[in-house]
Amino acid sequence: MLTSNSTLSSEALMELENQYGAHNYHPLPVVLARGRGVYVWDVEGKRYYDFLSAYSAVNQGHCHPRIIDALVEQARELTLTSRAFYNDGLGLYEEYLTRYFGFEKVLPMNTGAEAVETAVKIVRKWGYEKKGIPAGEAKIIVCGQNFHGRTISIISFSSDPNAKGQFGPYTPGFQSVPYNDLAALQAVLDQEPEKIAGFLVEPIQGEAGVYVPDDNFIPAAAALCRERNILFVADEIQTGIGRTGALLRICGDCTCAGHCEQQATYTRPDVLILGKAISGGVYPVSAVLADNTIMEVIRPGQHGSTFGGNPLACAVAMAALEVVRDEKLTQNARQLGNRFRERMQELVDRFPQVLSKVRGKGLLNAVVINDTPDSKTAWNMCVSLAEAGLLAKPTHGNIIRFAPPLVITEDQLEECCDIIAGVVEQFAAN
Ligand code: IF1
Repeated sequence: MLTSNSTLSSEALMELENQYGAHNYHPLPVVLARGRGVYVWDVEGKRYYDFLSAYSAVNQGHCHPRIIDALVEQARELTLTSRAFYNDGLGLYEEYLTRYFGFEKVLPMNTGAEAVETAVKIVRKWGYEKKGIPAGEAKIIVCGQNFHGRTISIISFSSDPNAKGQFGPYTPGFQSVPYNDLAALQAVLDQEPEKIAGFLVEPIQGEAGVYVPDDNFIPAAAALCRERNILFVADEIQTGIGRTGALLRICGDCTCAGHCEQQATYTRPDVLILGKAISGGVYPVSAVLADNTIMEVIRPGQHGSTFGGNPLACAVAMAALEVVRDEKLTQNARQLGNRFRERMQELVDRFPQVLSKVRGKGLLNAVVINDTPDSKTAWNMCVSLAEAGLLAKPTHGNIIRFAPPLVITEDQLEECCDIIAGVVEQFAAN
């Protein structure tokens, strides 16, 4: 079977990237040419399980036929009008999305970082217009070890020297508190609550190595914000859309099929940021959701994007969200996530010299390798996993993130756990 558009080898294609592309990534030496569901194939035709899912963008599986059909059909009709005119997809999509997630309004953007920037702008403007913060003094509280994207303002509040270093001068107005530390958060919120517009947080920190906070952290943090008229802003770009076994991670352990507000565990953010899997990885689509009293601070000409809310994005995102609901991906992520951590915990118990910990929620999981962050062990394990037919990527040197598409079946998951077990045994023997 022809698996690639190209007649070049993996070696040759990697060399092209090396020669002509900026070296802003350090990829595993695998060149992918095709994807279907949980599988991807390299240019030589070797098949792999994808346990990265494009950083949780491909929750619905690669090239899901319903999403691709929506893309192709819409692409034949109309792709982009800009927001200078109305288009016949946007209103329907906005109604669909706001009902799906239970908010009054949405502001459509394209990438995750853009949506975070949008949220920051909305929160600041709300701070001035609604809360009465003196001009130019609005503060937003963020968390240590956060990852919210790559723009100048966002890296200005990063604690990762690699992400932030030598890109200054930085945007002021952000203050960081340790993640999962309610006392520290409360102390900062009480310093100058009248100048704090919002608190921006990931309900699970992905880049930090799938760091799951205590169960009460998110609801209690939201309550601290509410008591002080501070907007609670959830970045669910990575955790949202079923990934963690709930539609949104802020749904807690709610087991309903989609969005609901009946569950005691649901923490409703004032501002919700979505990206990645909202399009199933087919097209860049992101969104900021909020109610009218917040969203109304943005008036014509004050924010926008050439591509945001284009008809192609609207068609793709609606199809992608339908798939999540119809195929019960949230429930699948929950069940198979429990099984995955059970299998990984067995490995941790059997091979403590190789693995020190497994953590995560749903199908967003990480295994901590029993070696230092500057060791090559996790990278070498990922290379061995790739040889064995499973793709995953190390983070922070000694952590491997495991996040397959949510369409994975139980049999496939067991097979993948066997592959991981084989590689761990191999490393234990050496
Ligand atoms: C890269 C990690 C994942 C995100 C949250 C906003 C964004 C992201 C919570 C920005 C993006 C990415 C981008 C990717 C690496 C990656 C990542 F390793 F950094 F943590 F997913 F695991 N908020 N996450 O996780 O979204 O602008 O990229 O669309 O290559 O930088 P974006």
